[in-house]
Amino acid sequence: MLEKFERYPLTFGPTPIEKLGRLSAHLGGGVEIYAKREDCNSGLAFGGNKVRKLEYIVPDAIKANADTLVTIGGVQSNHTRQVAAVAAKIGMKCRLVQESWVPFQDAVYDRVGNILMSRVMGAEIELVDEGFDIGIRESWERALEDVKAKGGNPYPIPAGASVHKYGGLGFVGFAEEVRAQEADLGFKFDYVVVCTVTGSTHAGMLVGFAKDGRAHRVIGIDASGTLEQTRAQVMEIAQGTADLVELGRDIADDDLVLIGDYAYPAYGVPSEETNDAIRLAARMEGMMTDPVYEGKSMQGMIDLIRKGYFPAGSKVLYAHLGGVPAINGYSYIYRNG
Ligand code: 1AC
Repeated sequence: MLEKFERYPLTFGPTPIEKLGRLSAHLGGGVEIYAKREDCNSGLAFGGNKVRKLEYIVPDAIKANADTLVTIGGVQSNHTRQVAAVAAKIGMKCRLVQESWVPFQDAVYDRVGNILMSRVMGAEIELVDEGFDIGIRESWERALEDVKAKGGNPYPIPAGASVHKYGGLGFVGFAEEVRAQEADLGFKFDYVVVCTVTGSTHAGMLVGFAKDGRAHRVIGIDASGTLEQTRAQVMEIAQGTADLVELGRDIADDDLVLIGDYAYPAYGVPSEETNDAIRLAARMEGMMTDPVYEGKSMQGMIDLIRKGYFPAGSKVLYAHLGGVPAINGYSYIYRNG
């Protein structure tokens, strides 16, 4: 589906699929859980899902003769860290706007994890005291103008690389990769569980899995807490991506499964149940998840398994998108494990 698009390689290649046998058994053994490890996809500052997306965006930035990648996220944004790493790798400058998206205080929140790495990689960072919003932000538009005013040639990458015209392509590739891995494994996954916030990871998967009739088997766990806005953004990106790759059919409302039950109490703030899920995955599998993204999708998957949402015998693929560095900003919560 992606042959006609230029790709700038930034990842190691297909990401591993790992069986989570102990977690599956702990949850009763009725469902087999596997994880696709996007958190291990690249040597660029711990990698993650945005690196996969950026492979299809970087060629456009190079063609535009850009000298500065300009993007936006929260203070502990994984996306901004991955853009900073990619900018370093391709020899461009990086300008990051980091807004106060998360109503959470920790003494080191703006010093550790993702933002620490972005600073070390040389990104210019502006902290802006504005709350959470997955849409286009004035602060980001001002940063683009500022780069221009100083004689630079900025390349705009919106939050999560999501509403970028090529933002959905990387995760169309994810679906194609899963299909190839399924052929080797000798079975097909019945469900894919993914954390959804700005939308293009989920949207790309929808389009990629629509090709073999499995769009509705992608189960999005909303972590934004702004469910309707996220739903609308996923649909818009999926429809645009479907046109781009010439899927040959529209993405319909009932292709999109997005569950809003696990985003509480707020974006970026873990509930007790999120923390329990993080600890369980860590203690059963040595697999780290984070309080913002993967902890919430892990919580959702565990709860859905316990409630019998997946029929017995289902094989469930949990997409680990690589949000773990943010956990450093939550040091007080995990001070005793
Ligand atoms: C919200 C885009 C998002 C990040 O890490 O900044 N996933």
